[in-house]
Amino acid sequence: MIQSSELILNPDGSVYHLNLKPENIAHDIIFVGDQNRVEKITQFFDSIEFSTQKREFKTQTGIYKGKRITVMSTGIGPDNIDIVVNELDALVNIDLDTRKPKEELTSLNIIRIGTSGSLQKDIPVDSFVMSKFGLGLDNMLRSYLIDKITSYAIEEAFLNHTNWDIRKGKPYVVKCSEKLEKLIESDKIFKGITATAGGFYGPQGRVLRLEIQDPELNDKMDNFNFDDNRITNLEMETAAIYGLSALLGHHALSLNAIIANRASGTFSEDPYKAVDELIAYTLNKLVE
Ligand code: R1P
Repeated sequence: MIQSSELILNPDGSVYHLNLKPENIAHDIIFVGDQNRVEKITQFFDSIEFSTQKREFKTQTGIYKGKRITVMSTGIGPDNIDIVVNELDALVNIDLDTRKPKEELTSLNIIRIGTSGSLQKDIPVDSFVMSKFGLGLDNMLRSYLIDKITSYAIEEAFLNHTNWDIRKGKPYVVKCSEKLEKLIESDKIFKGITATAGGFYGPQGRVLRLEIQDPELNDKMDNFNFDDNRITNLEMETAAIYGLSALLGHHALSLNAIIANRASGTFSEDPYKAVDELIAYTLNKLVE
């Protein structure tokens, strides 16, 4: 039995941070970072059966063209992904009354619709990127036993290529769900490795007033290549989503609208439009 200090429930029986009960979520779940993006998606739904919000975690469940879908905001960063994916898994795979893991496990389909900066000159602002792999530069996932789900060869190649300072922790690489990759891919979307940083400024090579440990890191990532996979973009959630989903038996895919190009120093003139287009593209693919 899992103690109440370990799996915390609210007085109404919902999970602690997400404020959700098992009946409130669909098996197809869209993650967004920004809570204001939730309704940008659910505005297209035929009906909405459930809405809630606690802190940055806003959730709506409804029907889009006959398919039941949950949309939820994760806020910013891998630390939030630890909360969101563990609590979602508890909703489907732990009996909240007996506080015991269920014998028959459920696999959720999780798709992130995010925003991101491109590291490659030829992946322009307003384009879309699908993350074939997540490369975690954050250390969140290393609290778990991850050797069975990570790609050791890519990790080692990345360490050598960047001359990575191991005092920052060891990067990890996890692959996307092939099932969701096949469902969503098209020649409109760039594919590659998405690097996930544990912060926005120094951890992504941005210098305002502080010197950073490796000013060349973005350039080194830009020319890293493993078996024709290059590092396409940099954001803050993908690798953590892929890692926890793989460990818990869920399918995950991350899609990002490119709103900045770090290689050319440009920013989208209309980032909301790029996100709206990625939302429309993804919703259509989910019901095709
Ligand atoms: C930083 O501004 C945030 O934007 C990106 C990063 O991953 C980080 O969460 O994604 P979202 O727009 O999906 O939040």
